[in-house]
Amino acid sequence: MHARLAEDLYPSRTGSISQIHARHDPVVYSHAPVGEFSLSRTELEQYDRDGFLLLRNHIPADWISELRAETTRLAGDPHTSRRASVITEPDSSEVRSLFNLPELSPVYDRVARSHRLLDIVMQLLGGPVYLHQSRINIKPAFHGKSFPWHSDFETWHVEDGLPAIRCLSCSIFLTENSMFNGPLFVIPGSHRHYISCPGTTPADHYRQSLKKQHYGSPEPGVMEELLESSTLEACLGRPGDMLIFDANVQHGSPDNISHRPRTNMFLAYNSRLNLPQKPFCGLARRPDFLASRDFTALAAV
Ligand code: 6CS
Ligand code: FE
Repeated sequence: MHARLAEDLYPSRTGSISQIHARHDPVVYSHAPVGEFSLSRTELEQYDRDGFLLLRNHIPADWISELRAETTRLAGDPHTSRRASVITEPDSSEVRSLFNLPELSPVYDRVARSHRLLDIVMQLLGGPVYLHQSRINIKPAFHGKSFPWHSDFETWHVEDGLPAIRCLSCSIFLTENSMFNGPLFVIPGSHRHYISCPGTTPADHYRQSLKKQHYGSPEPGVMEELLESSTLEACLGRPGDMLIFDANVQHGSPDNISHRPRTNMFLAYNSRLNLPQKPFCGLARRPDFLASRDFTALAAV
Protein backbone atom coordinates (compact mmCIF):
# COMPACT_ATOMS: atom_id res chain seq x y z
CA MET A 1 0.00 0.00 0.00
CA HIS A 2 1.44 3.41 -0.93
CA ALA A 3 1.43 6.36 1.48
CA ARG A 4 -1.70 8.40 0.73
CA LEU A 5 -2.02 12.19 0.79
CA ALA A 6 -4.63 13.42 3.32
CA GLU A 7 -6.56 15.74 0.98
CA ASP A 8 -7.25 13.12 -1.67
CA LEU A 9 -10.85 13.93 -2.65
CA TYR A 10 -10.76 11.42 -5.50
CA PRO A 11 -9.27 8.17 -4.13
CA SER A 12 -8.75 5.37 -6.66
CA ARG A 13 -6.64 2.23 -7.06
CA THR A 14 -6.52 1.88 -3.29
CA GLY A 15 -6.81 -1.90 -3.55
CA SER A 16 -10.58 -1.94 -3.10
CA ILE A 17 -13.36 -2.48 -5.64
CA SER A 18 -14.67 0.18 -8.06
CA GLN A 19 -17.12 2.60 -6.50
CA ILE A 20 -19.16 5.57 -7.78
CA HIS A 21 -18.25 8.73 -5.84
CA ALA A 22 -19.54 12.31 -6.00
CA ARG A 23 -17.83 14.94 -8.12
CA HIS A 24 -16.73 17.89 -5.95
CA ASP A 25 -15.93 20.33 -8.77
CA PRO A 26 -17.96 22.39 -11.27
CA VAL A 27 -17.98 21.38 -14.94
CA VAL A 28 -18.23 24.89 -16.42
CA TYR A 29 -16.13 27.34 -14.37
CA SER A 30 -17.21 30.45 -16.27
CA HIS A 31 -19.80 31.42 -18.88
CA ALA A 32 -18.02 34.68 -19.71
CA PRO A 33 -16.86 34.72 -23.36
CA VAL A 34 -13.10 34.99 -23.80
CA GLY A 35 -13.02 35.59 -27.55
CA GLU A 36 -14.92 35.08 -30.81
CA PHE A 37 -14.76 31.28 -30.60
CA SER A 38 -16.14 31.02 -27.03
CA LEU A 39 -19.21 28.82 -26.57
CA SER A 40 -22.80 30.08 -26.64
CA ARG A 41 -25.16 29.64 -23.67
CA THR A 42 -26.81 26.66 -25.39
CA GLU A 43 -23.46 25.01 -26.06
CA LEU A 44 -22.37 25.65 -22.45
CA GLU A 45 -25.56 24.05 -21.14
CA GLN A 46 -25.07 20.99 -23.40
CA TYR A 47 -21.43 20.62 -22.32
CA ASP A 48 -22.39 20.97 -18.64
CA ARG A 49 -25.13 18.32 -19.01
CA ASP A 50 -23.25 15.76 -21.17
CA GLY A 51 -19.58 16.40 -20.34
CA PHE A 52 -18.68 16.80 -24.00
CA LEU A 53 -19.51 18.81 -27.11
CA LEU A 54 -18.81 17.98 -30.75
CA LEU A 55 -18.15 21.11 -32.84
CA ARG A 56 -18.56 20.44 -36.55
CA ASN A 57 -15.98 21.81 -38.98
CA HIS A 58 -14.29 23.83 -36.23
CA ILE A 59 -10.75 23.51 -37.64
CA PRO A 60 -10.14 24.88 -41.18
CA ALA A 61 -9.35 22.37 -43.95
CA ASP A 62 -5.92 23.87 -44.67
CA TRP A 63 -4.93 23.44 -40.98
CA ILE A 64 -6.04 19.78 -41.18
CA SER A 65 -3.99 19.19 -44.34
CA GLU A 66 -0.91 20.66 -42.66
CA LEU A 67 -1.48 18.60 -39.48
CA ARG A 68 -1.95 15.38 -41.46
CA ALA A 69 1.17 15.98 -43.56
CA GLU A 70 3.23 16.71 -40.42
CA THR A 71 1.88 13.59 -38.70
CA THR A 72 2.65 11.38 -41.71
CA ARG A 73 6.16 12.85 -41.87
CA LEU A 74 6.88 12.39 -38.16
CA ALA A 75 5.29 8.95 -37.78
CA GLY A 76 7.39 7.77 -40.73
CA ASP A 77 10.67 9.24 -39.46
CA PRO A 78 12.89 6.60 -37.78
CA HIS A 79 14.49 9.29 -35.57
CA THR A 80 11.07 10.28 -34.26
CA SER A 81 9.92 6.73 -33.56
CA ARG A 82 12.98 6.18 -31.34
CA ARG A 83 11.80 8.92 -28.94
CA ALA A 84 10.49 7.84 -25.51
CA SER A 85 7.41 10.00 -26.25
CA VAL A 86 6.47 7.86 -29.28
CA ILE A 87 4.48 4.74 -28.36
CA THR A 88 4.00 1.77 -30.71
CA GLU A 89 1.00 -0.57 -30.82
CA PRO A 90 1.09 -3.53 -28.37
CA ASP A 91 1.46 -6.20 -31.04
CA SER A 92 3.00 -4.39 -34.01
CA SER A 93 5.67 -1.81 -34.72
CA GLU A 94 3.03 0.64 -35.97
CA VAL A 95 3.06 4.01 -34.17
CA ARG A 96 0.16 4.19 -31.69
CA SER A 97 0.71 7.63 -30.14
CA LEU A 98 2.95 10.67 -30.58
CA PHE A 99 3.15 12.60 -27.29
CA ASN A 100 4.55 16.08 -26.46
CA LEU A 101 3.42 17.60 -29.76
CA PRO A 102 4.77 21.18 -29.42
CA GLU A 103 8.27 19.69 -28.97
CA LEU A 104 7.81 17.70 -32.19
CA SER A 105 6.61 20.51 -34.44
CA PRO A 106 5.69 24.22 -34.50
CA VAL A 107 2.66 23.21 -36.60
CA TYR A 108 1.20 21.42 -33.57
CA ASP A 109 2.28 24.20 -31.20
CA ARG A 110 0.42 26.85 -33.22
CA VAL A 111 -2.83 24.88 -33.11
CA ALA A 112 -2.52 24.25 -29.36
CA ARG A 113 -2.23 28.03 -28.83
CA SER A 114 -4.93 29.09 -31.33
CA HIS A 115 -7.96 31.20 -30.42
CA ARG A 116 -10.14 28.42 -31.89
CA LEU A 117 -9.20 26.33 -28.86
CA LEU A 118 -8.12 28.73 -26.11
CA ASP A 119 -11.22 30.96 -26.39
CA ILE A 120 -13.24 27.87 -25.42
CA VAL A 121 -10.82 26.24 -22.96
CA MET A 122 -10.17 29.42 -20.94
CA GLN A 123 -13.94 30.04 -20.80
CA LEU A 124 -14.76 26.52 -19.55
CA LEU A 125 -11.84 26.36 -17.08
CA GLY A 126 -12.40 29.95 -15.93
CA GLY A 127 -8.99 31.50 -16.56
CA PRO A 128 -5.39 30.88 -17.66
CA VAL A 129 -4.38 27.37 -18.71
CA TYR A 130 -1.33 25.40 -19.73
CA LEU A 131 -0.94 22.22 -21.77
CA HIS A 132 -0.84 19.30 -19.35
CA GLN A 133 -0.49 16.71 -22.12
CA SER A 134 -0.68 16.52 -25.91
CA ARG A 135 -0.78 13.52 -28.21
CA ILE A 136 -1.85 12.22 -31.56
CA ASN A 137 -3.42 8.77 -31.47
CA ILE A 138 -2.80 7.39 -34.94
CA LYS A 139 -5.04 4.30 -34.52
CA PRO A 140 -3.62 2.78 -37.74
CA ALA A 141 -5.67 0.72 -40.19
CA PHE A 142 -6.02 -3.00 -39.26
CA HIS A 143 -3.64 -2.72 -36.26
CA GLY A 144 -4.97 0.18 -34.16
CA LYS A 145 -5.85 -1.36 -30.79
CA SER A 146 -8.54 -0.31 -28.32
CA PHE A 147 -8.53 2.02 -25.34
CA PRO A 148 -10.66 0.58 -22.50
CA TRP A 149 -13.22 2.60 -20.55
CA HIS A 150 -11.54 5.25 -18.42
CA SER A 151 -11.63 8.80 -17.11
CA ASP A 152 -8.53 10.77 -18.07
CA PHE A 153 -8.82 12.64 -14.78
CA GLU A 154 -8.54 9.39 -12.80
CA THR A 155 -5.10 8.84 -14.32
CA TRP A 156 -4.06 12.50 -14.17
CA HIS A 157 -5.09 12.60 -10.49
CA VAL A 158 -3.65 9.27 -9.34
CA GLU A 159 -0.47 9.26 -11.45
CA ASP A 160 0.14 12.97 -12.17
CA GLY A 161 -1.24 14.58 -9.00
CA LEU A 162 -3.81 16.97 -10.51
CA PRO A 163 -5.98 17.71 -7.43
CA ALA A 164 -9.29 18.86 -8.96
CA ILE A 165 -11.33 18.32 -12.10
CA ARG A 166 -10.40 21.62 -13.72
CA CYS A 167 -8.99 20.15 -16.93
CA LEU A 168 -10.33 19.00 -20.27
CA SER A 169 -9.30 17.74 -23.72
CA CYS A 170 -9.87 19.02 -27.24
CA SER A 171 -9.77 16.19 -29.78
CA ILE A 172 -9.31 17.35 -33.37
CA PHE A 173 -10.38 14.78 -35.97
CA LEU A 174 -7.56 14.50 -38.54
CA THR A 175 -9.29 11.68 -40.42
CA GLU A 176 -12.87 10.49 -40.67
CA ASN A 177 -14.15 8.96 -37.41
CA SER A 178 -16.65 6.39 -38.70
CA MET A 179 -18.50 3.45 -37.14
CA PHE A 180 -15.84 1.19 -38.69
CA ASN A 181 -12.43 2.62 -37.71
CA GLY A 182 -12.57 2.69 -33.90
CA PRO A 183 -14.33 5.96 -33.00
CA LEU A 184 -14.38 7.36 -29.47
CA PHE A 185 -17.32 6.10 -27.36
CA VAL A 186 -18.48 8.39 -24.55
CA ILE A 187 -21.12 8.07 -21.83
CA PRO A 188 -23.11 11.32 -21.60
CA GLY A 189 -23.37 12.53 -18.00
CA SER A 190 -20.69 10.14 -16.69
CA HIS A 191 -18.46 13.13 -15.84
CA ARG A 192 -20.81 13.93 -12.92
CA HIS A 193 -19.59 10.94 -10.91
CA TYR A 194 -16.06 9.95 -10.02
CA ILE A 195 -15.56 6.22 -10.55
CA SER A 196 -12.70 4.72 -8.54
CA CYS A 197 -10.79 1.84 -10.09
CA PRO A 198 -9.56 -1.45 -8.59
CA GLY A 199 -5.97 -2.54 -7.94
CA THR A 200 -2.92 -0.45 -7.06
CA THR A 201 -0.73 1.42 -9.56
CA PRO A 202 2.49 -0.45 -10.40
CA ALA A 203 5.79 1.47 -10.70
CA ASP A 204 6.40 2.93 -14.18
CA HIS A 205 2.82 1.98 -15.05
CA TYR A 206 2.89 4.21 -18.18
CA ARG A 207 5.29 1.81 -19.91
CA GLN A 208 2.39 -0.63 -20.07
CA SER A 209 -0.72 1.57 -19.84
CA LEU A 210 -0.02 3.65 -22.96
CA LYS A 211 -0.01 0.44 -25.02
CA LYS A 212 -2.76 -1.41 -23.24
CA GLN A 213 -4.31 0.12 -20.13
CA HIS A 214 -5.41 -2.15 -17.30
CA TYR A 215 -5.13 -0.12 -14.06
CA GLY A 216 -7.37 2.94 -14.28
CA SER A 217 -10.28 1.19 -15.98
CA PRO A 218 -13.42 0.71 -13.82
CA GLU A 219 -14.81 -2.76 -13.15
CA PRO A 220 -17.51 -3.92 -15.65
CA GLY A 221 -20.13 -4.16 -12.89
CA VAL A 222 -19.84 -0.45 -12.14
CA MET A 223 -19.88 0.43 -15.85
CA GLU A 224 -23.06 -1.63 -16.18
CA GLU A 225 -24.64 0.28 -13.27
CA LEU A 226 -23.63 3.60 -14.87
CA LEU A 227 -25.02 2.56 -18.25
CA GLU A 228 -28.37 1.57 -16.74
CA SER A 229 -29.07 5.29 -16.35
CA SER A 230 -27.27 6.55 -19.45
CA THR A 231 -26.55 5.68 -23.07
CA LEU A 232 -23.50 5.09 -25.23
CA GLU A 233 -22.60 7.67 -27.84
CA ALA A 234 -20.10 7.21 -30.69
CA CYS A 235 -18.38 10.46 -31.66
CA LEU A 236 -18.59 10.10 -35.45
CA GLY A 237 -17.38 12.89 -37.68
CA ARG A 238 -15.23 14.31 -40.42
CA PRO A 239 -11.72 15.83 -40.51
CA GLY A 240 -11.94 19.29 -38.95
CA ASP A 241 -14.56 18.35 -36.38
CA MET A 242 -13.45 18.92 -32.78
CA LEU A 243 -14.65 17.06 -29.68
CA ILE A 244 -14.27 18.93 -26.39
CA PHE A 245 -14.60 16.65 -23.38
CA ASP A 246 -14.36 17.09 -19.62
CA ALA A 247 -11.37 15.22 -18.18
CA ASN A 248 -13.69 13.05 -16.09
CA VAL A 249 -16.11 11.80 -18.75
CA GLN A 250 -15.90 8.03 -19.25
CA HIS A 251 -14.63 7.22 -22.75
CA GLY A 252 -12.92 4.46 -24.67
CA SER A 253 -12.63 3.13 -28.22
CA PRO A 254 -12.58 -0.29 -29.93
CA ASP A 255 -9.93 -1.86 -32.18
CA ASN A 256 -9.62 -0.49 -35.70
CA ILE A 257 -9.89 -3.47 -38.07
CA SER A 258 -10.91 -1.27 -41.00
CA HIS A 259 -8.66 -0.26 -43.89
CA ARG A 260 -8.61 3.40 -42.83
CA PRO A 261 -6.76 5.02 -39.84
CA ARG A 262 -8.68 6.92 -37.18
CA THR A 263 -6.18 9.67 -36.37
CA ASN A 264 -7.08 12.31 -33.78
CA MET A 265 -5.04 15.04 -32.07
CA PHE A 266 -5.68 15.40 -28.31
CA LEU A 267 -4.75 18.58 -26.46
CA ALA A 268 -5.26 18.28 -22.69
CA TYR A 269 -5.44 21.62 -20.87
CA ASN A 270 -5.26 22.18 -17.14
CA SER A 271 -6.13 25.31 -15.18
CA ARG A 272 -3.17 27.15 -13.64
CA LEU A 273 -5.21 27.05 -10.43
CA ASN A 274 -4.99 23.24 -10.48
CA LEU A 275 -1.24 22.63 -10.57
CA PRO A 276 -0.05 19.07 -9.85
CA GLN A 277 0.73 17.98 -6.32
CA LYS A 278 2.63 14.77 -5.61
CA PRO A 279 0.98 11.85 -7.44
CA PHE A 280 -1.83 10.55 -5.24
CA CYS A 281 -0.68 6.98 -5.85
CA GLY A 282 2.45 7.83 -3.85
CA LEU A 283 4.80 6.86 -6.71
CA ALA A 284 7.29 9.00 -8.66
CA ARG A 285 5.95 11.56 -11.14
CA ARG A 286 5.48 10.45 -14.72
CA PRO A 287 7.84 11.87 -17.39
CA ASP A 288 7.35 15.42 -18.71
CA PHE A 289 5.97 14.17 -22.04
CA LEU A 290 2.97 12.76 -20.15
CA ALA A 291 2.57 15.42 -17.48
CA SER A 292 4.11 18.74 -18.42
CA ARG A 293 5.89 20.78 -15.79
CA ASP A 294 5.85 23.91 -17.94
CA PHE A 295 2.97 25.74 -16.23
CA THR A 296 3.40 28.94 -18.27
CA ALA A 297 -0.03 30.37 -19.13
CA LEU A 298 -0.78 29.91 -22.83
CA ALA A 299 -1.39 33.17 -24.73
CA ALA A 300 -3.62 32.70 -27.80
CA VAL A 301 -1.98 33.30 -31.19
O1 6CS B 1 -2.15 8.02 -19.31
C1 6CS B 1 -2.62 8.99 -19.88
O2 6CS B 1 -2.44 10.17 -19.50
C2 6CS B 1 -3.40 8.76 -21.16
N1 6CS B 1 -4.20 7.58 -21.14
C3 6CS B 1 -5.40 7.53 -21.72
C4 6CS B 1 -6.00 6.22 -21.99
N2 6CS B 1 -6.11 8.61 -22.02
C5 6CS B 1 -5.60 9.86 -21.44
C6 6CS B 1 -4.13 9.96 -21.57
O3 6CS B 1 -3.71 10.22 -22.82
FE1 FE C 1 -8.34 9.06 -22.53
